[in-house]
Amino acid sequence: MTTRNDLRNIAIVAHVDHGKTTLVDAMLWQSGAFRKGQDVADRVMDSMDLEREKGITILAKNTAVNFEGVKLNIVDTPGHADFGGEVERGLTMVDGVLLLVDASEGPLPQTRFVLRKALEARLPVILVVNKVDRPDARIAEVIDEVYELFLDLGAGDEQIDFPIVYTNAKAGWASLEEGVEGSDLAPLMNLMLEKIPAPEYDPEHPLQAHVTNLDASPYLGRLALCRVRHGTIKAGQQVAWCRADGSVERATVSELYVTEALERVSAEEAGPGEIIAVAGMEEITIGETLADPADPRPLPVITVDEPSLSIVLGINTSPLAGSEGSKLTARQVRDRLDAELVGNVAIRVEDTDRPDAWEVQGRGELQLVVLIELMRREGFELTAGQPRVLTREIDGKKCEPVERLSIDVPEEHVGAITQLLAGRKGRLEQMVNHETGWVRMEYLVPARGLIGLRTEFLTETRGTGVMHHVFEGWERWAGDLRLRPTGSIVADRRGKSAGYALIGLQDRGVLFIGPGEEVYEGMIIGENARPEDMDVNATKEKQQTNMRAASAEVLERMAPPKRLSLEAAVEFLREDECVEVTPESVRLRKVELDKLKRQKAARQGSRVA
Ligand SMILES: Nc1nc2c(ncn2[C@@H]2O[C@H](COP(=O)(O)OP(=O)(O)OP(=O)(O)O)[C@@H](O)[C@H]2O)c(=O)[nH]1
Ligand SMILES: [Mg+2]
Repeated sequence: MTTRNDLRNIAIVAHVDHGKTTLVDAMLWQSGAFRKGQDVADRVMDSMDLEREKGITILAKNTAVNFEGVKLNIVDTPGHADFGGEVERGLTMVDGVLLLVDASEGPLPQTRFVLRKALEARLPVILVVNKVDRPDARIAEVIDEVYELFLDLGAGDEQIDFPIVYTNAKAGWASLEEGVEGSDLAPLMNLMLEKIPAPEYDPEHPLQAHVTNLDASPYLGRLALCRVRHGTIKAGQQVAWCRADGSVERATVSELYVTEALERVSAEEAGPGEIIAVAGMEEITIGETLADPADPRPLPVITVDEPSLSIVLGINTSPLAGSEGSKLTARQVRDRLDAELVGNVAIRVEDTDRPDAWEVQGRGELQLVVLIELMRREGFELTAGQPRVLTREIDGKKCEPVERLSIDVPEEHVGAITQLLAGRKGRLEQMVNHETGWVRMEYLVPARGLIGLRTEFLTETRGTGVMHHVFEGWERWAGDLRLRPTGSIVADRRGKSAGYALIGLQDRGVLFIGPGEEVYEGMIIGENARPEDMDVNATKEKQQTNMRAASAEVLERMAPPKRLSLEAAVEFLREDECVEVTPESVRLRKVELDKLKRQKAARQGSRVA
């Protein structure tokens, strides 16, 4: 084996918000990627609209910086648990990882997940303790917790022997000594050159380039992001395209790119260890191999963890369908889902018993909500059902996904949280009092029990609590759970909502709409404080002679409606409810709109039960 000492491939992994993208920013600035005074957005790698809005990374992306004549390809990965598939894929490109841990929060569930994946892939780790500037930093403790985590995950001796570096990513410095402020990132960069192995290859081995991610360009169509394992790939050359189904086709590399800072630049050729983008194969997918036509040897297909949650997505079937969006047909929805499947190995799509609805499976609510959000921005109208966990038969027993949930709350809320989780069949695994008035609790909870939990959790902790969860494993089905104690307020006819009617309803619960909005029979317009559903006429006007006085009076007495975001709406749903999503609106509704049919079904249901 020979090594390429002019190259390093590294992924940055961490729990959400621990500072990965900020650290990449600092590396880019210090490597001279931007001009002084140039107007560059913060967290420049978070380039998708939704990423900027939500302030999180959704897609793994790579960038390259030069340091002392060595090119470092850096893969920035998302820290949110729902996008774990992106991390797993990112790890197939690299030879080592920076494990970032927030100096105050310490390792959290997603730290565990990404570290487990890195250890499984036998990648060496550099521990980066970030945000050491935080006034509540507890560096020594956090490092102990990281050692414990390594032990817990069964790491080998050479893996546990990781180097540690202390950083303030925001200010752009790193230091090898705790408590000593640095002046730039050079200590970290040097550590990477020293500790992350240079790519290895066999000079005799025929070409192998592994497709680890996809991208699209408006001019070139699909781009395959590959890691070259052995050999050299040249622009314009013929390659053997080893496809996922086992077939081998001839194809031409029409364009070849390497990354420099944030740009893709054309290259004549790329050698072993390099991360490249290749155009010319419109149907190429993740896990396939570009190989030597004279001796094609496919690399193993990339696998990622199984999905654990699903949502049924279909065309918009509400009476208002077609009035706000431009993409309405089953064909369009199906094509869009197919397109998503190509680039997103963590998502699956199954047929349902209806021709215009599909079961979309993924890692979590947010991942699925992000897909729906992207689709609505592209002009789609959709119906989205209640998120459901996927079950599995293991040894003849029905099993369900269980999540590891970690919670930080002020002491006084511990009682309320204990109760909340008991109702959701959570099992307390560990409780640590940090002596700062805050307590950390770790639970194992059926994934079902987490649906809608966030809202209640924030209410119980008056918005102060923090919770995170990550997939842990499969366990026996835990039996029935009742999650939402409230019912729905449902409109019983079509029309425009009237202030007079809404005022009468305000005492019954919380309303989701204001006056003058389109409603229809079966649309959910609010949350009933009592457990049962309530059908109401939301369009009723007061008999009035003096209309102007009436409306002024009405407006004064109206509490503003509670507008649910797409995420909150999806969390709110009961089994017999769904969300109507259009580019302009998110409306909740009953699956069965007809009031009489619903009442009949409810009567039959209660007789059976
Ligand atoms: N005080 C302090 N804040 C930091 C530091 N590094 C990052 N932050 C802040 O932490 C927040 C999250 O930073 P990001 O870089 O988006 O974190 P991330 O790990 O990329 O997050 P995801 O990609 O969503 O998982 C931002 O508000 C940063 O400004 C640091 O060293 N010190
Ligand atoms: Mg990020």
